[in-house]
Amino acid sequence: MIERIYAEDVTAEQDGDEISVAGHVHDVRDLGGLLFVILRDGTGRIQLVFKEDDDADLFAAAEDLSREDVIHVTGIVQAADQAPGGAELAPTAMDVLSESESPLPLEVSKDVDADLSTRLDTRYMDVRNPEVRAIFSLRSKAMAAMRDWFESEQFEEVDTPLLSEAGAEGGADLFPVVYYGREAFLSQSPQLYKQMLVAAGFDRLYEVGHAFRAEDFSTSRHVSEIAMFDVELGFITDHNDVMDVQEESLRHTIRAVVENAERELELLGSELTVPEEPFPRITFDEALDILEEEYGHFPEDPTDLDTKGEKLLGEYFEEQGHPAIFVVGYPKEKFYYWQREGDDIASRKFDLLYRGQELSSGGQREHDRETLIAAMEAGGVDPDDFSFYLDAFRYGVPPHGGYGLGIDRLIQQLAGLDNIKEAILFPRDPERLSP
Ligand code: ATP
Ligand code: AMO
Repeated sequence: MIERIYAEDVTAEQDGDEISVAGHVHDVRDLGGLLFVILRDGTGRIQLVFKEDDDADLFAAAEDLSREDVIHVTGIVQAADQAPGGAELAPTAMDVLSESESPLPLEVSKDVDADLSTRLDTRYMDVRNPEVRAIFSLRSKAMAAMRDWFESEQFEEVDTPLLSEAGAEGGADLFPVVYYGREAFLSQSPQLYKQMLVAAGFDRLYEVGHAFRAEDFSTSRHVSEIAMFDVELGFITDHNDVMDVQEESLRHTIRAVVENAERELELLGSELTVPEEPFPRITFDEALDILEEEYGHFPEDPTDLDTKGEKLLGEYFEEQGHPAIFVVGYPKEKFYYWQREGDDIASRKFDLLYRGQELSSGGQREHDRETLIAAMEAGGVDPDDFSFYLDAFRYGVPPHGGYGLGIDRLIQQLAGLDNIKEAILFPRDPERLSP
């Protein structure tokens, strides 16, 4: 590896030390005999000060630099109050590793107001912008924290296939693919596999994967390819056990981001607080009552919350200090959710709303094969298409439940982004299949 330290690790305390840094040339300012080069890496920027009097050859090489050239520089750290970060570098050697063409296809500056579509077209330039790069540093830190929580709680990571004969979620939003001359589909969710794995003896599992939804949308919170954090638990008492896991893991993740991604949150201007209080768990009917009584709002589909309803509920609870709530007991749910008579809620399905947006769905599953078949038939799903799944319920399945969390939506919320696509390096939507 090329020897280097990151810009964020250069401090005034290293005054007089020789160090090496590497990255892109962010800016060059020539003051005649004195040249300031701002070098940018994945963590920040450092100022390099070239003086003609110190080394004329090195100075001449620096004068030839263009924005976005890639350089490796060795030099002496100098504490400097006026320099960003309190330290700058007096270079003693420089390698130009790669030269950039100009003009640039996109300026690397937060002051440039390019629209999102243009930015996504040249994502390799856009992500050089420190404010954009911060989103993905935050994402990496959040996902590391999430995995840590599950590993420390004895969950095991699994992998399930993305190509299948049948969709998990039903409906028309499947992407068909040609599979050796047969029709197959991209996975909408690992749902059926998670449940089969509980039948197989995995009590506590998680999967970090992708799911594909051929929804025809144009919202700021939907994409066609989703990163999903899926969880499934065996031997639960009821859906509350699943909500406990969702709540604790999310709290841990937000706490880790607040503690370890301070620089990123500041760059993004995102103010995050750790939701220490228990997340309120309200029933679907209570949610409708709040919407009606407080806002006179009636969702168009009385069996689901609409975007506006979710937002209003978010505001209502955020004002009371609760950024995250569970809404439990949605009527008319998918066949795999527990929806037996005798409960005082229509189903044991919940959504987690965070800052007024759905982040995850989950619940207790139906594990009785006959009830499951009846629910499929009632929902217009042909059980014969799902024999690979239903067979797993013949030979003993513990009571179980789980959830799927949309990772992209989580990052959108943590980073305070207007559009979910900003949280994804190479997003997919009905218009975008490249880059
Ligand atoms: P999922 O589909 O996984 O449940 P979701 O956030 O899309 O996630 P839904 O229950 O489908 O959740 O939808 C919640 C609300 O989001 C809907 O009531 C609707 O207002 C809005 N919504 C969902 N899909 C679309 C869409 N394709 N276009 C516009 N709004 C949508
Ligand atoms: P659901 O379909 O609600 O549930 O999806 C779970 C979560 O995934 C995210 N999500 C999306 N994000 C962006 N764009 C989309 N088009 C999109 N669709 C879904 C949301 C949503 O809450 N099998 C169940 C989960 C379970 O019960 O375990 C499922 O997939 O954040």
